[in-house]
Amino acid sequence: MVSYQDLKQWVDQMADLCQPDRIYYCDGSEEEYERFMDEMVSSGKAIKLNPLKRPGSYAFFSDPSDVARVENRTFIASKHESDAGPTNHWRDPIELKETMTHLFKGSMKGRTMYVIPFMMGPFGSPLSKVGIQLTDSLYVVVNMKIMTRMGKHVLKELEKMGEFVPCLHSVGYPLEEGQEDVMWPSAPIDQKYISHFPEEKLIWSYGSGYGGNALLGKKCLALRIASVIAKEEHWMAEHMLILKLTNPFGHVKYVLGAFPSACGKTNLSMLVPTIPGWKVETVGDDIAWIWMKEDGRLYAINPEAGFFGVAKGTSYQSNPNAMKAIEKNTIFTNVALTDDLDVWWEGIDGVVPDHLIDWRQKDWTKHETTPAAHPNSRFTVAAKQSPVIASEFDSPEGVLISAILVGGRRPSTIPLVHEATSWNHGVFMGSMMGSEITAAAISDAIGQVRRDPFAMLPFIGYHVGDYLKHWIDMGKMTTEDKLPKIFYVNWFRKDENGQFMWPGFGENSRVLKWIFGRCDNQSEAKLSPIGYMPTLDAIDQTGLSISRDHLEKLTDINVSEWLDEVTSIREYYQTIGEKLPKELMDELNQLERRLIISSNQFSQHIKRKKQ
Ligand code: O2Y
Ligand code: MN
Repeated sequence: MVSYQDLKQWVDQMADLCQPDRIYYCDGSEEEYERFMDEMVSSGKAIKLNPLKRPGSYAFFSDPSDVARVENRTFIASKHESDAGPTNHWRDPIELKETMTHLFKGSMKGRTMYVIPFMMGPFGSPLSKVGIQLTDSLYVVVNMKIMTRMGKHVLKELEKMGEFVPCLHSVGYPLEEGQEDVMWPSAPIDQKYISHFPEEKLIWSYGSGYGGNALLGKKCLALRIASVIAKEEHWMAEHMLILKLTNPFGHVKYVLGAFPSACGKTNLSMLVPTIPGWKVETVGDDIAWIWMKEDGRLYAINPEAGFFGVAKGTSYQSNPNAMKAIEKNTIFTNVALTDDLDVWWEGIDGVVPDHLIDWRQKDWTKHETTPAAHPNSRFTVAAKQSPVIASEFDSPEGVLISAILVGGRRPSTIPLVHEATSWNHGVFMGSMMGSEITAAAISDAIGQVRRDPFAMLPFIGYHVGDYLKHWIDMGKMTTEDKLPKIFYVNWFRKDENGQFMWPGFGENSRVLKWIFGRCDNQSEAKLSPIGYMPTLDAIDQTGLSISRDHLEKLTDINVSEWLDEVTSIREYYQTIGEKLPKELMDELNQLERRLIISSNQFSQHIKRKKQ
């Protein structure tokens, strides 16, 4: 962190290093945003979309080598390697600074250094944090304007708050005198560094202009650095959606959901329930900051102000609320363009156009085998444009959390939903969640589960064992009855023909209804070796297209598959090492014991039947 008094000195120091032609302090106004967009349209870096089709919206195309977060170039630089743990790429902070100082030297020549004051979290919230990002990318500036609360008013707040997280960013493409710029400047992959210095609460990012690598308020500050601050200050920074669920009687509960990247967090947070009278509204679609108030209960805020959602697959069918949100004032990155200058991607509604300009800016016809939009194409839109943004979105007090969902893509073993019997059991579920690898470069990895504890694998700024211990410790700060209930959901179970068994999307509201009821001890459940399971009739099946038999299979527990799961979790726990909390090993051993007992009971039952 850097103190407010040292802001100017820090900016000057970084400018001395990066040598920009000029420094510009962003005021965050609409007028400034428009001016920057006009500038980028004039210089050929952005395309203004057809105002009759997509008013106030723009398209950008990245360099084909700079299209997503680069996990293998993302570093945690702590003094001791053991503080970064086995899941992070560790670097010695002194050595990394030396390497990066060399790269940053003169990296902004021929460019402007923009100073972006931004706030993560609603103004006045006890958790909210100020960051200042220095960047030579106007694309980053306009995205930060949407994704954060950004502008000169933040400086006033900073004066009161005292300190900020310094974030230095350069695309790593200096311009020599007279040198023409390219559409999307960036550096080669081996020169990209997305670096975090958790002891200093400092972020340095070099060489990429894309998404999570470059919009430093998001994954870098709100997750990796915030996770470290949160542990120190006894709160939690999590990769979770926050949704508001209202039942037909107008009763409200708030639910968190931890799902790995690309598992449908945005869709779930904006879901349109298929069961009458229920309503879902969005507080957040990606990140939650959670703290315990004096009442011993957990509350959450969304630190972000916008959605940086995956475009591909988004349609009025899959996510009508997202589609409505992006009807105007939206930035699109790496989507395809129609001949009348609107956007298009695989999975969007309507017929496939005969001709498009694809994300590589090449002519594309519908006979082409390559996708027109990049699979990681994105929309950036203000949260307030969503028709289902919850009124509490801007509330500094946060929302009271009743339930936490965890889950990933598991074609087998994990049932549609099961509930933890205690906080520690829930932490166990979160620790072992993950997705099955479906397409891997190393073919023998296919079918294995990539464990992704609480969907935080790429985002924990410290040792994963300490992170899980922090979850256990948060539970110890209060009593079990005040903590949210934890549920493991799996929308992705497949049948023997490889078909998804659960329709998903709006139908997930049936599971949310059961969860809502569990929080009030209203929904029926039976205790199983893996936790509480819904009785079949406890899931609302009115109007559901799948049969009862099918639903039974979705909630089936195969003990032998679960015993294999135990073995796999045991192997995974070994990789965490001695920092794995004892409580989680106990949970694993107890699960194994319950499964063995139930399988013995089962075989005795079969024996008795045969006699
Ligand atoms: O590829 C990127 O840089 C975007 S990553 C991202 C964006 C929005 C929400 N979540 C994620 C993620 O990787 O979890
Ligand atoms: Mn995410």
